[in-house]
Amino acid sequence: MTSLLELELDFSEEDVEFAGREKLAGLISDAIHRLDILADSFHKGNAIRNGIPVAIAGAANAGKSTLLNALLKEDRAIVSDVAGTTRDTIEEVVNIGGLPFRFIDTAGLRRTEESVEKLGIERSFKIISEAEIVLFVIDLTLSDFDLLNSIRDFLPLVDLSSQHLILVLNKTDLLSNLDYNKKVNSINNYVTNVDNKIDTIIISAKNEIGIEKLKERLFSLEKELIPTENSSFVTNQRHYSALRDASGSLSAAARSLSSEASIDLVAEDLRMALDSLGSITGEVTSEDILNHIFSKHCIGK
Ligand SMILES: Nc1nc2c(ncn2[C@@H]2O[C@H](COP(=O)(O)OP(=O)(O)O)[C@@H](O)[C@H]2O)c(=O)[nH]1
Ligand SMILES: [Mg+2]
Repeated sequence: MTSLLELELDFSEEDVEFAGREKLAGLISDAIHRLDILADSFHKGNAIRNGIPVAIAGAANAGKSTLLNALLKEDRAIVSDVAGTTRDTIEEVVNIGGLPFRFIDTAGLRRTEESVEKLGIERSFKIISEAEIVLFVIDLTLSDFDLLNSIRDFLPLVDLSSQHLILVLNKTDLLSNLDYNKKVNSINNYVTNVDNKIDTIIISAKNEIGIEKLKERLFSLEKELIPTENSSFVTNQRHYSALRDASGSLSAAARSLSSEASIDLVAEDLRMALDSLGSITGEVTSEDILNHIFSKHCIGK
């Protein structure tokens, strides 16, 4: 948390000569930026602690459980020829390049009226929406028409602005090269038209072909999570909330500043920000800091 103390010092150090509102505004916006980076690190820290959530989605029989097994290289998930047999979600953490990925096998996304299976499908939607990466497993032996339809139906479940989507084109071992190249091309054409952020990969889960390549893709999507020497992660929920609060108070202070509100209002917001930060570091009381700033530097006076 040294960076937080530095931040507090930004508002207290001797060298902070508040010539006027502009300088203070600059300091505040810099502080907001730094707080937001720290707050972001909470999500990263969470991902590293709990495993980066990867949903394995797709129609019943697409090969989701087989894929999970291939990723695990051991027979943990239940593989079955009967459509709709994976009713409970199964999750396993796999270490890829030093990063933990938490793969969650979901129930198939069939439209169904059977209540037990329906529950599983609702749970699947939730898992998909909470995942960082979504693998949509597709059985390439389906007709072109069914393939494109199932992709089109699935796309609304994923938020491409915040999630990664990889279409996992499975069962290539059952098709001739010619046949699957044609299908892969039409899928690629379709998805690049929709959104070029959508990735596709060709595998045979059963024969464990393409699994290493898939692991490499997953790693490269998350490689910035590998901790470096000077990366600090916020790991505590209370600290995270305090950072969000501090950032919110600083934003309010910035708004007050730019709207020419009285300096007392700005001071009040700064005080709240410092209180939030103080609840983390516990080292500097806001009174000390603010008295210092406002007496010595006579902000706005
Ligand atoms: N030939 C072939 N069969 C596969 C492949 N992947 C899965 N299967 C078979 O497809 C069936 C359904 O697989 P499963 O993993 O249970 O599908 P899920 O319902 O999506 O979990 C099983 O008989 C698997 O052996 C593959 O790459 N090639
Ligand atoms: Mg299954």
